[in-house]
Amino acid sequence: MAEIKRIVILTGAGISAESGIDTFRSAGGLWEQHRVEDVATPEGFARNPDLVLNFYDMRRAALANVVPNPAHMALARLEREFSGELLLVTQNVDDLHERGGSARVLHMHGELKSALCTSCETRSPWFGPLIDRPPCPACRAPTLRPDVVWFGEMPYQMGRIYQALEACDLFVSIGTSGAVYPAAGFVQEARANGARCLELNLEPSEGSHLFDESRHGPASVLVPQWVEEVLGG
Ligand code: BJW
Repeated sequence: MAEIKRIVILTGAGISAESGIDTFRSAGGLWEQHRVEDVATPEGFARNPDLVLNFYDMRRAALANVVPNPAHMALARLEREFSGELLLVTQNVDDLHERGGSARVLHMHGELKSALCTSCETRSPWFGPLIDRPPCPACRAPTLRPDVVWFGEMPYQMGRIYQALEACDLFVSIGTSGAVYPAAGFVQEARANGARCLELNLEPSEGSHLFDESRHGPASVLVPQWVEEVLGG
């Protein structure tokens, strides 16, 4: 196998499933309990802000009851021990990568522990509820919303991600259904630039056929195994 120098990893809800955080599209998942249009679009927020603020307040509060699993920890180990370049991009809004020990995580769909002011556009670390309309720490307006990326909005740091996808020699997708763009298109971007593409998921994702290799099983098993292979342990 040729030496791997630059890796881009994309994670999705599946990596946090074994920590007890619901995925979106599986049976019993978040979208079975809520309509996507109601809680994950700017239009839904405009229609019923209380419903949306409450939905995210509950999910933020629930983070206190979950802990990172061996998959998060293995990626943190990779960050510490891999001698090449590594970019960890997550679609997840939880903080389990950070709590698992990863220091450099790019949250392309935002973070539960951050609030975005719709008046001054400042992003502020946020740990409590938003339902009572607290003032923005920057401009004092009571116009904070969850700092997450809804359908129709632009994900964060796309320039940096595409740059890394152009340069990487290995792209690894972990625990994501491949149903949401632009993340679902990263495999094609990496492939077009000559990278080897590996999928680690419980089941074949929508774009499974685009990967050079797909391994199916729980992330808590597959990810530590793969990290061990990369580090040559
Ligand atoms: C396990 C496991 C275990 C379980 N171990 N695995 C038509 C064509 C193409 C695009 C579009 C289109 N119409 C509209 C669009 C664009 C739209 C889109 O993609 N729509 C689709 C419905 C088609 N996208 C957007 O609007 C995005 N913005 C955008 O495109 O801007 C323009 C642009 C253009 C060009 C470049 C750049 C930008 C924004 C998308 C925002 C998504 N936001 C959400 C909500 C975030 C806040 C929140 O958390 O509430 O992000 S939606 C939701 O889906 C969330 C997730 O990050 C995202 C992906 O879900 P994920 O992580 O894949 O979860 P699941 O549940 O789907 O899958 C879990 C997987 O894990 C499954 O496969 C399981 O098997 C597996 N699993 N247990 C391993 N133990």
